[in-house]
Amino acid sequence: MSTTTTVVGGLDHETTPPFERARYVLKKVLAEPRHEGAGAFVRRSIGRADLKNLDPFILLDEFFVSKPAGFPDHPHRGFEAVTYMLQGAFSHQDFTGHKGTIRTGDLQWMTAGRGIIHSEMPAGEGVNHGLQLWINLSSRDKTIEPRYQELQSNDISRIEKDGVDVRIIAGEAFGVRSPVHTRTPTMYLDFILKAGAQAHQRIPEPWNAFVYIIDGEGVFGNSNASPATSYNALVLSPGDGLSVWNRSAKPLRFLLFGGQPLNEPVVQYGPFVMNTQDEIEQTIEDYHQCKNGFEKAKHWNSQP
Ligand code: FJE
Ligand code: FE
Repeated sequence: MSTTTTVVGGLDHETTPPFERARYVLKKVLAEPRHEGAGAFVRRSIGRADLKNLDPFILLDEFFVSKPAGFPDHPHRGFEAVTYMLQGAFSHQDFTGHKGTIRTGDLQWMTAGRGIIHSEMPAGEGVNHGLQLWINLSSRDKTIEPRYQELQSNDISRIEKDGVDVRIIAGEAFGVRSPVHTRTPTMYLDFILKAGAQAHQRIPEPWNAFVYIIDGEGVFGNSNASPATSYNALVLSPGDGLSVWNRSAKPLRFLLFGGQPLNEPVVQYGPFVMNTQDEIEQTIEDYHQCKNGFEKAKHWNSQP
């Protein structure tokens, strides 16, 4: 199915959204701040008790981290962790020797596969702000070798049209496709709508989808809906696309996520996401005994 965005005029000549089955908001959840890692704080939307199993998504954290807080050495297995910086910088190091720093607008798409141990620490002064999304991997991809895809802000396609500015992190919009290879088919779009702008984004019909609002307020799904604001996650109904209206006087920034459901059992134990309890127990053993993908853990600690 093709995935295109059409941008239609201003408020005074609103047209009928170009969808046969427009998606609407099923559930709205405010992500309140909580502590995570070592002194960091996050607003967790997907992954909290009342918002689990939005297959294939496991977790979405909007993080706000100032030195010396951060996410020191910890493991992952069975999913992808995608970090997108909104402001500031984050440095990572892993047990294979992979190192780097991502800055405002940069993306790190980490496929943990069979195992990664890494540290993720803030590198800028003041508040380092961004998003981390965990996308589940299918049972056959849970044991692949770990892999990174890293894009600098300038490498991320950006389209501006009629008051709508979209950065295409994953998937396709305006006929432009992100270079990121998604093992679990995923759409990840960063929208900024100027005051008065509207956007209509096609989303593959069988996919699960949700919105997370970064800043401003917008009307999502149904033109008569009441506006939603910052730090809210909006779970979308089934349908073929989403319409959004910014009827406020300020810019609206939100992220739109869509993913093809895996329809597999999910058993999560913190940073490990597998299909069965047996696989989780095996993973804990592998981690503690440094085997089956965790071999390099034996002699590794991150550098200060
Ligand atoms: C983790 C606790 C954690 N959200 N957002 C337990 F803090 C983490 C973890 C993160 C994380 C890292 C960044 Cl850079 C941004 C995050 C949680 O590292 F994985 C578990 N299991
Ligand atoms: Fe991590």
